[in-house]
Amino acid sequence: MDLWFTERYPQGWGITFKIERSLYSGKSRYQRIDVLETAGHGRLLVIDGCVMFTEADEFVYHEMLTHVPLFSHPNPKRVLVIGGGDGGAVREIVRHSCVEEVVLVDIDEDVIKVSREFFPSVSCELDNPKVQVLAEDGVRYLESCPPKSFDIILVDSTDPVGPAVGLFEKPFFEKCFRALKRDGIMAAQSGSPYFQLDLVGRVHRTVAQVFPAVRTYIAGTPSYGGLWTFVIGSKNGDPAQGPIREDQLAVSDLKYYNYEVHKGAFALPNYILREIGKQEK
Ligand code: AG3
Repeated sequence: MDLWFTERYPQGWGITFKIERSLYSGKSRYQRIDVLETAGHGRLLVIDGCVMFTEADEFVYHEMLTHVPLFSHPNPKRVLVIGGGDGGAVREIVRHSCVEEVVLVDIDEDVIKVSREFFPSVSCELDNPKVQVLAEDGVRYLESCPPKSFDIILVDSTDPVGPAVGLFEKPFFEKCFRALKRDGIMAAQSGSPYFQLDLVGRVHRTVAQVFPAVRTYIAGTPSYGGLWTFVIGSKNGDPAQGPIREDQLAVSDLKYYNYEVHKGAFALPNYILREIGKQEK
C-alpha cells in the first residue's frame, strides 16, 4: 500500500511523509494524537494534524529552543517548560550540569504517555531526578507559582489553535515575566516565517511589550517545511550578542547548536525583519 501523510498548510501547501504504518491513534481530552512510522524519517508525532516532530530532525528544534536561552544566561538553575510533554526539550536542558531543577507542565497527560511509550529517545530524561513532570494547565501553574521562581521559561507549544491559543498572548508573557528571576529569559516557538509570517511578527511585538530585550531567531527544520522561528525575551542581556557562558564543551554531542550557530541564528532575512518591525541592515 502506498500510504502518505500530509500536514496541510492553509496556503495550499503540504508537508508529506511516506508512511509504513500507524502505531497509535487516539483522542485525548484536548487533542487528537497520532504516531506514524515513516519510511525515511523514523517515527512521526502528529497532534491535531500538525507535525510535532520526526525522530530524524527533532534535534534541530529541541536544541535550538533550549541551548540558545540556556547559554545566554549566566547560571541557569531552575527551568520551566510549558508544553513539550514529549520530553525533547527536557532531554536537552538536563545536559547542562548547572541546571538543578526542571519543571515540565503539559496540559495533556496523553502526550507524555504516548512519548514515553513510542519515543524513548525523546522522552528519555523525563524520569531524571532533577525533573518534575506535571500534567496541568501551564497558565494556571504560572499564576500559582511565586514571583521570581525560574531562571529560564521555555514554551514548547503546538500552533496557536486549541489548547495553545493563550500561550501566544500578552497576559501569558506577562505571567512568564513575573515568574522569572532577575536575569531571567523566556524562549518560545513562534511559528513558520513562511506559512505564518503574521504570527511571527505578532508574537515578536507582543513579547517586546513585556520584556526589555526581545529577539527572533531561526533554525532550519525540514519537518516543518523549512525555517522555523523562536522568540526570546530577556530581562537583562541581549541573547543575540552570543553565548555568555564559556562551558559549551561541557554539553557534548550536540548535533545542531554551537556558538557560531547561536550567533548566526539571529541574522534574519529582510522579509522577517520587516514583519517584526526591525531595521534592515
Ligand atoms: N512543537 C510544535 C512546533 C509547531 C509545529 N507546527 C506545525 N507543524 N504546524 C513541537 C513539539 C516538540 N516538542
